[in-house]
Amino acid sequence: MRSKILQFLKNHDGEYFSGEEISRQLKVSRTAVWKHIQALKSEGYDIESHTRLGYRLKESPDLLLPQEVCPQLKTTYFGQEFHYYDDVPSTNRVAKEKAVAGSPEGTVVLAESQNQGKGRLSRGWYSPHGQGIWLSVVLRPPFLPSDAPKCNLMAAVALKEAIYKVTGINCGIKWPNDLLIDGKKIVGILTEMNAELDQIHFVVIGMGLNCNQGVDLFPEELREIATSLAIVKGEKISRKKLLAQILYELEYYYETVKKEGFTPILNKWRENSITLNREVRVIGFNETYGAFAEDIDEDGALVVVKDGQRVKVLAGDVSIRTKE
Ligand code: BT5
Repeated sequence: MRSKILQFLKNHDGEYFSGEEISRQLKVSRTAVWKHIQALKSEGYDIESHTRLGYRLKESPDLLLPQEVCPQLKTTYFGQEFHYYDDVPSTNRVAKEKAVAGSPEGTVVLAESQNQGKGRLSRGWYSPHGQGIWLSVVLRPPFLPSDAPKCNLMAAVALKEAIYKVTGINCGIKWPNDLLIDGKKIVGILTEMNAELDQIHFVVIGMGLNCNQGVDLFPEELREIATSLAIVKGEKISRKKLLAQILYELEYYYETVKKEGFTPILNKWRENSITLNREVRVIGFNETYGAFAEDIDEDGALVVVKDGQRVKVLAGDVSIRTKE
């Protein structure tokens, strides 16, 4: 009923309606109307109450509330189960709990902020309130565990596409899991898996996307290496629209993988890569060396040429710094 009342107020853009009128049209008691309006106000909806005229919606909050996002979704099953939080330690952690408890493929976990956002290799992910899209999606893929790292590449391609369609901004993909603009990171992706040797139970793809932060909202140590869509575009962007597009692209590319395998993804990835065909520094656990980034192979591993020899660099055990 709450979302019906909200939709009613939205449909009558800024017009006043008395509690009596709303209760009559939606066939609900006046007390219930009052209670739901109070609840909407506490969620951040700017609803004006006038003793004589009644209620009108002045503004919806800039939050990714399910009642704001779900009506905009163009997906078949991504986002059907949608868990929204104001603040969590990490959406990946919550998504893994949901998956263990049986949540279906396409389940979305989203938070306005994370207080222990995770990067790879126990690094942190800075996730300030209401400024980005901090999102995890549960998949139950039919392919082998060895294919799971390629979900990173799939997510990178889907996010790149969604950002371009909604904002016109062209990001480059840095191997394996970053989207960059002018050398600064705008998206990070963390894929985690729960599997047996020959069967995946589930994969959680975690995506962090900087949307509306100004430079001053980044901590000092990230200012040189990170940016947001708003900084690049010079204006705030609609997180709701972008989130809906991200889920659409992710579902589209995931379905493509299920039907055709990863080849179309790897090709798209190559087209948008800023790592390939250049000199890079491979920074491993035990050694750091310069090499030429030649290609990615069918497993998504980076193939570099080092002292005339081809070397495979696997996801997770190195990071790549493009040489200046
Ligand atoms: C990543 O790790 O880039 C993966 C980040 C995944 C974050 C999402 S948010 C939703 C979901 N829930 C989670 O808990 N995580 C996922 P990595 O390649 O290790 O990069 C981490 C490094 O990026 C840090 O050490 C910082 O240098 C930098 N960094 C941290 N926060 C950033 C931000 N908001 N924007 C750009 N760079 C950032």
